[in-house]
Amino acid sequence: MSFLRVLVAVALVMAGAFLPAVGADPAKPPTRSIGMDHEVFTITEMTIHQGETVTMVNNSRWLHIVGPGEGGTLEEADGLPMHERVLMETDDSYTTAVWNQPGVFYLTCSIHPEMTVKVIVTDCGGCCSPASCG
Ligand SMILES: [Cu+2]
Repeated sequence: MSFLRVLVAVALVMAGAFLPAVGADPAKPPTRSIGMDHEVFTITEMTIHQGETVTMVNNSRWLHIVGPGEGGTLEEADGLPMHERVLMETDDSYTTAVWNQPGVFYLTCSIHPEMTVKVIVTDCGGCCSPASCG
């Protein structure tokens, strides 16, 4: 009997991860943020400068688990200020820490390997400090 309960519980969890929720339409992501639809980020690339953050918004009815990495594989990257996996349900928003290192970085979703977004962090050069660059 307990095996049956476990089987039903696993089926319900799987249904929650792979079936969209119902209800009001999710809010649109704000400008300068990375939105999420079903199995895609709403943009493929974002350019920021040193000292900025990146905000991701789940504007879909689907569950996403995002973090550093590519092709659905979450892994640490030097200079990338996001070190955790973030569970994002409908209308959830997450803002990373400040990106201080110039370079090209990737964020992905572990549930949907097709979801990878490139983040390009530009160098402020000698113009100013990262906090006032831009
Ligand atoms: Cu996803």
